[in-house]
Parts: sequence; C-alpha cells; structure tokens
Amino acid sequence: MSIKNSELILNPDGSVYHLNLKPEHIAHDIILVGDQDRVEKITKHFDSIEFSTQKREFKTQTGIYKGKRLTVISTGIGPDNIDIVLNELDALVNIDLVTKIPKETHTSLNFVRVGTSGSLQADVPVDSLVISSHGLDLNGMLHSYQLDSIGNKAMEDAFINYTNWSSNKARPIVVGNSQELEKIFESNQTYKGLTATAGGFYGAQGRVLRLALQDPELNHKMDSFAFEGIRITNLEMETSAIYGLSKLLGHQALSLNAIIANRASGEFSKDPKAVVEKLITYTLNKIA
Ligand code: R1P
Repeated sequence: MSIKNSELILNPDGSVYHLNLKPEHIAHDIILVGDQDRVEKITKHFDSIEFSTQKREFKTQTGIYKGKRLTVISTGIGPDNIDIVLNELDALVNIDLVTKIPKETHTSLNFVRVGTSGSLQADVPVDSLVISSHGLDLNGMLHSYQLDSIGNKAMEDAFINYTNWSSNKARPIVVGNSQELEKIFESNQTYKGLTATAGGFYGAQGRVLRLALQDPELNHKMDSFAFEGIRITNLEMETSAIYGLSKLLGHQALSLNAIIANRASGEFSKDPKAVVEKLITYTLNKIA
C-alpha cells in the first residue's frame, strides 16, 4: 500500500524532506558524524566529491575515497535527529519514492559513526578511540517502535536493578553492534565497551550547573556497572539510536568515538581536534 504524502514527505524536487537527498545521491557505505563541520574534515581526504548538499544540520557529501564510494552525513546532536536521518536514508533505498510503496527487495546500508564522547572510566583516557560493542539507550526514542526483535533483557534488567533506575524514565534498552563491521574496525588501538546514549547533554549526562539531578549518583553507578565482563566505557547522544534503528530497519552499524573528556577524572583533551583527526584517519584506513 502506498504511504500517505503526510507520512513520507518529499520536497518538490522529489528529495526526502529533511535530508534533501534522492536515491542516486548516497553510497551504501555511510559515515555519520554529529557536527556538520566534521563532514569536510573527512571528505577533504577524498579523491573526488560528486555531490554536496545541506539542509539545517544535515550536511551530506558523496565521493570516492581510494576507489570506494562513500557518503558522509552530519546528524546534528541527539537521538531525535537520528530518527530522522536513519528513516530518511532507509526510505531512499527501501521505498520507491515515486509510488511510495516499500520495495520487495531489501537493501542493507553500512553505517559507521565517527563521533566524540566522554569516557566514564579512568582507564579509558582522553584522546583514545572507543568502539561501541552495544548502545545502552537511556533516552527512550526507540520505544516508539516495536522492539520485540532487539534488546538484551538480561543486561537491561541487571542495569535497572543496579542503578535503581527511576520508573518515571524510559526503560533502558541494550542494542548490539554489527559484528561484521566490528571485525573490520577493531584493533589494538581501540577500547571497546557499552556506550550509554543520553537524550540531553547536561542533566541527562549527570552535569550540574544550576539544576539538581534526579539521581546524582547515576554516573558513578554507570561507571561501576558490569555485565558478563562488559563495562560502560562512555557516554554520548547518538549510538543506541543508530544501533536500534539499524537493527529494526535491517542495516549494519558500528559506532566509533574519539574520547575528548574523561568524566571520571574531570579531564578534557588538550587538543580535541587532533583526536578527532586521528579517528578520521583510522576510520578511512579501515574503510578502504
Ligand atoms: C554534544 O556536544 C555532541 O557531541 C557528541 C555527542 O554525542 C553530541 O552529539 O557527539 P558528536 O561530536 O558526534 O556530535
């Protein structure tokens, strides 16, 4: 059945509503970054760029890097934007945009996040690189969808009990990465663990400026939580949403983060640009 115009909104030129993209504009291998200024920090390494566009915080460039066609897209900040970006990218490959009917043959995309994040562990230092074995969803965006096929109930229940998680907040969801992509990107230069994904930067990540927190001990409970040897390494705002929607929509996803702050020691990187550049170079070498 055809999807209504109010549900799958297209621009007058036929591109998807927020991303301003048509199917021919994207590669099957897609790098997701938060900051729109990070897009060109990646594509400056490309041999050629065939397409560029930007609407709001969503900047896209597609080109060739060492013979491989890649797309780089900025998602802006937060899981709400990931809902837009992943649904619209999926629509580009899995829905016929003329008839607005889902295609019979499914196309799977590869998503690699090149992000920045704060470490929760004293021994995962600033300027290091972290691969997310799982996203630990603390923001609840994914609860709008039927989640029966994803999640890890045992780990979620252990986390809820350990932290005495407030029933006023959304139930945490644990979603695994793409093992296929992890094999390609993991090395002795990367740390690995659970990445907690918050729906805000201050209170939602335990930062106090002028407002008291619902649970001032939450970050400490998170840094001391472990389940079957897996710890929470870091905290940011996109990974669980990318992992959850990728699993639900049938895509492969891996999240890599440059650690620019250490919440355990209170340190901030002296040169955050350098560690982001290190992660970009690392990702491009592995992708090619
Ligand atoms: C907060 O400053 C932003 O930085 C981190 C967080 O996840 C959030 O998006 O990632 P990016 O640098 O990839 O945006």
